[in-house]
Amino acid sequence: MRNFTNFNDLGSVEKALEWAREVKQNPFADKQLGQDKTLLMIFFNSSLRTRLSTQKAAMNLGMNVIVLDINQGAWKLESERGVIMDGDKPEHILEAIPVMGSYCDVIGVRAFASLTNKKEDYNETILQQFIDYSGKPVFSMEAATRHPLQSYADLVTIDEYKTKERPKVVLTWAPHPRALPQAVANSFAEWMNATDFEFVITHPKGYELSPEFVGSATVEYSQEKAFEGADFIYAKNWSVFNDNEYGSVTNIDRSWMVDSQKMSLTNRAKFMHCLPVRRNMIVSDSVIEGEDSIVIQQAANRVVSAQAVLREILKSNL
Ligand code: SN0
Repeated sequence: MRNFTNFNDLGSVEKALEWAREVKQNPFADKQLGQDKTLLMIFFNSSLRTRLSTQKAAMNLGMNVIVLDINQGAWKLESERGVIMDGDKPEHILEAIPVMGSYCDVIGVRAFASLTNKKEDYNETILQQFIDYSGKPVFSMEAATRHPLQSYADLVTIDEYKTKERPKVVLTWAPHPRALPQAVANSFAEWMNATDFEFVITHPKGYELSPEFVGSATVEYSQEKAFEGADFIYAKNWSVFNDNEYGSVTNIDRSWMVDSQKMSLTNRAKFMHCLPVRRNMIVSDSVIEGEDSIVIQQAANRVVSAQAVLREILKSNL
């Protein structure tokens, strides 16, 4: 594996779970692998879990880690070619990327969707520039269309908590005051479609995800119907994907919040969310604090997914 940006780079659910088990059973087994190797993490957006869990994973593998928050102290980067740089962006990404590449062995990139230019977002313009110009293996720490380290941790978490071979997993849209990317939902759908779980997506009309990610999932517009018999409820907000209203918030219908009454329709489902989560918008206090909430365990598995991915990148590239 050279780069890790989506499920296909890994290619197999069985392999993903096997690697995760290995890493979890013996986190320090590969401490020599990363010796004298440097991970550079580049953040164009905020982070808590990704930053800490990826650094921890790299340290478990014996790597050195450098973190750069582009918005805190770095030069503002121009990313278009051909522009006269007489504005507020002193450095071009086409110089910045190879320079960054020269200081490290592996690069992690967080670059959320702009939500203003759908074509650039869905072409993964920023992430692709890192792949093309850094000269180093690159992995996504949430890019415009996907959050694969999160989805990998989600898969591991569901595997650990499932009580039947083919659980019913429901991805539900929930209301949010701001416009958020579709990345977490897209990516979760991509990984769930790779399993043989029963997978249902529920959202208000107008919030359809890209067909490329919906894949073979069942789309159910009645949230209550979708919840019936569910074993896992995965809540997430996303903004509109369709061309005309791309990136906008057309609905903050609070009746879509996940509460105890809705959870009572399920097969005592586990509650999941990638975090950060806005309480009493997305989910009620009682559900997120309840016995069936596994959001903390889910976040803890972020170390496992990051370590499995980094280990594989180190093994196959260095
Ligand atoms: C990001 C998203 O893609 O939805 C990251 C999730 C891991 N979430 C946010 O930006 C939440 C910000 C907010 O205002 O609640």
